[in-house]
Amino acid sequence: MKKSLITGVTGQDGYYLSKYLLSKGHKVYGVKRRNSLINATARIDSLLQNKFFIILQGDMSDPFFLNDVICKYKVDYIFNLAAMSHVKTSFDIPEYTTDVNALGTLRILEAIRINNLKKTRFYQASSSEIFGNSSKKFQNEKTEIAPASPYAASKAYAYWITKIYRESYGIFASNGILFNHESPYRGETFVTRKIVRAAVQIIQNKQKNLILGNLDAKRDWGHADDYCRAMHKIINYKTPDDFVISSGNTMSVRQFTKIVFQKLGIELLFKFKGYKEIGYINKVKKELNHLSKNQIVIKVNKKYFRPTDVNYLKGDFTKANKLLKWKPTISLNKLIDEMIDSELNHYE
Ligand code: NAP
Ligand code: G4F
Repeated sequence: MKKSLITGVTGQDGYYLSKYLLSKGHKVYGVKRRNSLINATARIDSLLQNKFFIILQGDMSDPFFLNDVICKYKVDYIFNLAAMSHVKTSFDIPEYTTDVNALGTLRILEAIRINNLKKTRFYQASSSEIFGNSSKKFQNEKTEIAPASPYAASKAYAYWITKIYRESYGIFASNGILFNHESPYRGETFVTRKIVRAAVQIIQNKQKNLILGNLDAKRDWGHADDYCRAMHKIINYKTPDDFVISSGNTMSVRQFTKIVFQKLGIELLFKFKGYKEIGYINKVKKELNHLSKNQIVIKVNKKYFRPTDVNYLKGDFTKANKLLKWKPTISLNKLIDEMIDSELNHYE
């Protein structure tokens, strides 16, 4: 039986990856940090009955804990998904972000090295944010690394240290450079989930409007389920390497918002620019009689802007397709439908 250790097991990807590995017959050790609320495991509660799913309490900031579990369980695979993963928050807590995301990765690699674990394979959750504001139409494994936030800088360090330990010590250590991936399990403060959640509340007359930041930013959004399958392929590839995982499409936050509202029966129009921009109702289906033409439902507030933002991301996953035979299977359209359905069911 293969043994896997997942840090960040309570997160969005932690859920999808655990489910996938358990379905493949792995024994999964998941690292969960201490939380004052009992519902911190909400995403993975459905998996906790599985006797091959074992939760360990620990923290990325503690090298003794990391060394201890890595030495004790001598797993076949380590998936390092734990991170302070919110880009805007990283401007508020840059040192903590660096400690968890950058030094946390180093601590795991050092534990593998010190314990001389020749058979342990390591996967690092790298991010398209490391490309910053690239001038390339598509970003791939050869694109310059130019981080534009404390989060991206911490992920760039983790990317490089993973490569360095691979090249210096022969550790099987790979980076999955993943572009944005979403699902009904996405954290509520990331923009896709925030939009879907608010749109559903607006049609249910529980919220008046949705306040956003940079509507011009473009992202390459895919489904987390597809991307967690890619993690498994990357760690199982014959040699350690770095791979871009993306959908190959891009869309602005404004366009994403329009689609979500359209699917719920509201046609939106936008006017004015910058902080003054608003989104208002042009047409609304008659069942939604608490809403009317010209009503403002989208506002912009500067508190949701970052000191620097990444304005455009569009990934080229040719290498993953060629070497790993990976490609996305769930379209953005289906992803949005799934997110909307889940939100509607949740509120019912
Ligand atoms: P997420 O939902 O924010 O999950 C992050 C996980 O890390 C959570 O389990 C969180 O625990 C845990 N964590 C945070 N600080 C920790 C600490 N000090 N010690 C131990 N665990 C800690 O993120 P995600 O979307 O699943 O992303 C997974 C990984 O991929 C992250 O490293 C992220 O940076 C990276 N990534 C994500 C995307 C994306 O679009 N989703 C794209 C590229 C890369 P709590 O549940 O207690 O908060
Ligand atoms: O959903 P976001 O917060 O995701 P972001 O910053 O792209 O980061 C996510 O994807 C990265 C991969 O590229 C991961 F590494 C990272 O861990 C995380 O999962 O924001 C997307 C875009 C940004 O340009 C942001 O400025 O949406 C813009 N935006 C506009 N209004 C907003 C909002 N973002 C958030 N979170 N909230 C808003 O109200």
